[in-house]
Amino acid sequence: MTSGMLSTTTPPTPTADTRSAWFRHDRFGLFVHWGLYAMGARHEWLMSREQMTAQQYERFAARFDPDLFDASEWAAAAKAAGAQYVVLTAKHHDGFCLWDSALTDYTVMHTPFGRDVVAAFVDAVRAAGLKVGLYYSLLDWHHPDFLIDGFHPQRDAPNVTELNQSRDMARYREYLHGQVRELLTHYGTIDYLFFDFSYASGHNPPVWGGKGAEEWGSAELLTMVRELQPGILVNDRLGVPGDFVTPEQYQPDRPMERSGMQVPWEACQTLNGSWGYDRDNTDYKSVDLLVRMLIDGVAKNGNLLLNVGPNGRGAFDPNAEHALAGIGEWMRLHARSIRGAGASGFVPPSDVRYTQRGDRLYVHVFAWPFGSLHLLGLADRVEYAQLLNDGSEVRFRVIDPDTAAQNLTQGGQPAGTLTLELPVRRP
Ligand code: JFZ
Repeated sequence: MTSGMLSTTTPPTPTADTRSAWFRHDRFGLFVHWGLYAMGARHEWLMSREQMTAQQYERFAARFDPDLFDASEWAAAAKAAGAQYVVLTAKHHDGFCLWDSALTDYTVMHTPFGRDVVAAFVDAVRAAGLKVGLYYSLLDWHHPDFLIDGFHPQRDAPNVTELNQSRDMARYREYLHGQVRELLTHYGTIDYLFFDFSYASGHNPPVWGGKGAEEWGSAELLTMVRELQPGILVNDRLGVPGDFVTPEQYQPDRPMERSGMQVPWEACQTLNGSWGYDRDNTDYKSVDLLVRMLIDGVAKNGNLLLNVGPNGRGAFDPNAEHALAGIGEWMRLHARSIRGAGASGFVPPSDVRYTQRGDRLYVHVFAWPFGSLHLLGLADRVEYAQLLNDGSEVRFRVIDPDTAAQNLTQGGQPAGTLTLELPVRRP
């Protein structure tokens, strides 16, 4: 990677919003999917996939006792990876609560473990100097008032109509709002909230009994959230616009927009295709690919929220540890091309991403060429170039405009091209 001195500045940020300034600056966060499904160890949707009743699934709660859980180790791992914020699933679709909720007994407090995980998490992440995020599932497959729908474990029950007659979404909505109030009242400042998710009519593919803003009472909920935590950032899965958009397991090909305006966005990505701990899945993304995903997002003014699913004892899988440590090693040398950086107005050659921070342009070379790299439109714009990893000078020359014009007609490089003379071996 090289950096040059440019006579231009970074293009305008997506929004002038000061609330999201830290988020757009930090660029990289760690997502933690942890709950009873970690004990099933075969994907966080197992309750739905295997159509388990609440009673069947409760066997995990009865045995939840993660002896290796240490939130300060999680925070340290996030920090060492170069992440600046951490987001924990306070409640996932299975409805199990990782905090001491007064509104249900289906919490960590009523397991052999008996400790408030959210409290430990918030304290540890805060103490590590990182921003604190919580994930809250709008779906709840355990709550007796949540109307059975096409995602619900009981979706194929022969008496589903009858079962739904005793269920009342208005009561569930009150529970949902009450729980969010707890989370935003009892744990100090919460910087970030990830609601998941809406699938009302219009959802693709369609899901019967789908739910969205109306069922969640999203407008009211959002008003309460902002009252309780004025600085908080909220994602876009409530069915009403939020502070940032969340493409899932997909990298957009340009800065994202809503109504013609650039918006802060964050891609969430798994290490191995599963969010929850998945014991038999060892198909992990390489460190190289993960680093590219991070760079790719920043090059388009976006963030990366990279997920880890701790196991039933509260520990990270060795494969996950390896991935996070590898990203951390890269970040130790290259963080300045990520933090405080964003899209550049210059257009990179193929297999290259540009990130820009102020007048510094960072040239991320995904496919290392033999010897030289031609950068269009950068002639006259660069004073000095160096490898970022070791500070070594990279020599360059400007292709003579006349020659270039001549070359152009012969299929050569257009005028204004700068040629970086790269080391043969990729650093
Ligand atoms: C959801 C969850 O179902 C999943 O278990 C995980 O927590 C993930 C981060 O979020 O999955 C979704 C939610 C929304 C979309 C896709 C997957 N969506 O809007 O495309």
